[in-house]
Amino acid sequence: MGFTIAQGLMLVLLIASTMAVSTARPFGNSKNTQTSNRIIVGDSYHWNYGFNYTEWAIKHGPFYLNDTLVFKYNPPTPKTFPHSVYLLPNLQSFIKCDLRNAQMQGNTTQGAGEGFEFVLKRPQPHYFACGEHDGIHCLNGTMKFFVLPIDNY
Ligand SMILES: *[C@@H]1O[C@H](CO)[C@@H](O)[C@H](O)[C@H]1NC(C)=O
Ligand SMILES: *[C@@H]1O[C@H](CO)[C@@H](O)[C@H](O)[C@H]1NC(C)=O
Ligand SMILES: *[C@@H]1O[C@H](CO)[C@@H](O)[C@H](O)[C@H]1NC(C)=O
Ligand SMILES: *[C@@H]1O[C@H](CO)[C@@H](O)[C@H](O)[C@H]1NC(C)=O
Ligand SMILES: [Cu+2]
Repeated sequence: MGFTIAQGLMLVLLIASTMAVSTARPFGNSKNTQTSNRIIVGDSYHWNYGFNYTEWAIKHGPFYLNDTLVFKYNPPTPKTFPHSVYLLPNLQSFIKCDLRNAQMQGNTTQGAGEGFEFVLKRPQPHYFACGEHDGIHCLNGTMKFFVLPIDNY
């Protein structure tokens, strides 16, 4: 359904807090000790339905350029809903889970084994969502999150 002003405001606040955290980390990775982290999305819950990834992203932030997000999810079986990894083009489509201009990154089988890896290459917001079944896992409010990777100065 449509998004409320409250939801929009919350997202703006989330972006603001992510940036505040990043600038408040003077002792973060310095240029000489650049490391890129490999981060399992959802930790041991992996990339599955019914987990609050927004909350997860807040806890795990900030994310840095060249960090690798690893999406682990089981390939489809007759008994389970498949998952996938899409990038949504902007905040509005993210709020609405509107997949029309979304780009598939990981298909339904690529989360198996070591998982689907996505390297954060651009210093811009990345809006991730599960794109299966017209986005119902996203619309439930759980299988979506965004990250704004920052430079590890
Ligand atoms: C989304 O689905 C999960 C799993 O069924 C459920 O636990 C959760 O309450 C739902 N959340 C919303 C916001 O509907
Ligand atoms: C998913 O992508 C992999 C690698 O590109 C490909 O081998 C596989 O056939 C694709 N699976 C589906 C269901 O499209
Ligand atoms: C997920 O967590 C965020 C932050 O705590 C909260 O604002 C949001 O309502 C939660 N979403 C769902 C679907 O429970
Ligand atoms: C990210 O990796 C590329 C090459 O893999 C490198 O040129 C670049 O400096 C790295 N950026 C950061 C912020 O670590
Ligand atoms: Cu899903």
